[in-house]
Amino acid sequence: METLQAEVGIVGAGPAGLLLSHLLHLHGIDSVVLESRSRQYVEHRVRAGVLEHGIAALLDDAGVGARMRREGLVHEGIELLFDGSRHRIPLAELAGGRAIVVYGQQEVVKDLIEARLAAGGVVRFDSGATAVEGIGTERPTVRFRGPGGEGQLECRFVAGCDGFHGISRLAPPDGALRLRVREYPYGWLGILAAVAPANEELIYCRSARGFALLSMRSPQVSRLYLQVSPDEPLDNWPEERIWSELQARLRTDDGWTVSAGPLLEKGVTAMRGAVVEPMRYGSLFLAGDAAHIVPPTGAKGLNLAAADVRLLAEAFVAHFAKGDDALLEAYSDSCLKRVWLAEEFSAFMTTTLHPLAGDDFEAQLAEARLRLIIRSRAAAASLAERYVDLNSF
Ligand code: FAS
Ligand code: PHB
Repeated sequence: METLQAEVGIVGAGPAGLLLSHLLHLHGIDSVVLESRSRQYVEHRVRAGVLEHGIAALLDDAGVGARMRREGLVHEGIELLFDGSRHRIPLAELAGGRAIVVYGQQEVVKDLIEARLAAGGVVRFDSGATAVEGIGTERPTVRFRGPGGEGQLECRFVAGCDGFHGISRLAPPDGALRLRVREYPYGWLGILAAVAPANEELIYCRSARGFALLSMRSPQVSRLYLQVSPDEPLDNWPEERIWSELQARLRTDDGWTVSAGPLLEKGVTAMRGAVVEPMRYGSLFLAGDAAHIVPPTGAKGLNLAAADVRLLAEAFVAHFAKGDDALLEAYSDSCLKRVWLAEEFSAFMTTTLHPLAGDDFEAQLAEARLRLIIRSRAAAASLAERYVDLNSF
């Protein structure tokens, strides 16, 4: 059996695991990343697309932001579409000049993998962790199965960055961690299409037919989403139906709508809020989706993951460089304050923008909230601040 050693063993090569490994490397702390899928798979998995101001700055400071700055799209506003009209929220103007960067999650992952491998970092693809043991001790072990067979990774700390369906958060004894979950009664059908975005900025739409979102990945590639039922079969949605429904929802009274184009990818995602507490058990630290899930309406998932590992890296550095464990002790509480803020913002965006059949009172409340946002500068500023930089609160 192969035995690997590292100061920090990281399970999962998503944005959380890779960014943590890179940040630790910048401070001379070695880590090994175990990833169950292939490099090809993780580099082409379409997910989030919006980076907060502070997270884009984190990638810059960590020396992995060059391509993001070259190819990413800086947006100083978003739009809300309801009652047949579009309303621009000037994010930068309302949030002290801070803006978002539209840059695909898989591009961030590609940049981080390239940086890790260029620095001689160890990222083991096709090597799924099968067990996380000894987390009540100072010498935990991660067992894995790779192309060469069984292996074990011995380390001082384990960072569980393996997503919501990973094994890390299940490693502590029953009852040690508490999971709070909110299932939202709808899902998103997301598409990637080879067509120029019909608008320069993102458009969030609440229509009587359901929610819709116009986003993009580049001046040639659009990313669009439709509210559907949580377990909607993809076969129910041939290309023509997707475009006719998008054009029915993303439409203004003066006739503006989105243009159709060839689909590159489509998928359905359930909408859930979930938080694990605490985000630590002994030598195991959870980060990103392994510890919390937010519905994507607030564009917080990727940003929360990056903010978790920014703090976790700082805490590991203090431990290894100075033997100071104060940040490690405070890690879970510090993260959870921010995580619940993001859950609240994501719930606000989700319930305000997704009509629920048969709940007319809620519909009136949601539309009143939208009218307040476009009429009250304070309400718009509150949304803008949380949208562009919640993880800096
Ligand atoms: P990730 O899930 O990205 O990474 C975890 C990694 O661990 C994966 O590569 C997985 O293969 C690996 N892994 C799992 N088990 C393992 C094991 N036993 N051993 C080794 N490796 C293991 N957010 C948005 O803002 N907008 C979106 O449109 C959006 N779409 C999403 C669609 C989906 C289907 C999902 C699940 C999430 C989406 N999100 C979206 C949220 C998303 O961006 C996440 O918040 C982000 O990927 C979190 O990053 P990580 O915590 O690194 O987890
Ligand atoms: C995306 O571009 O994928 C995206 C943008 C904003 C969201 C969710 C997803 O709220």
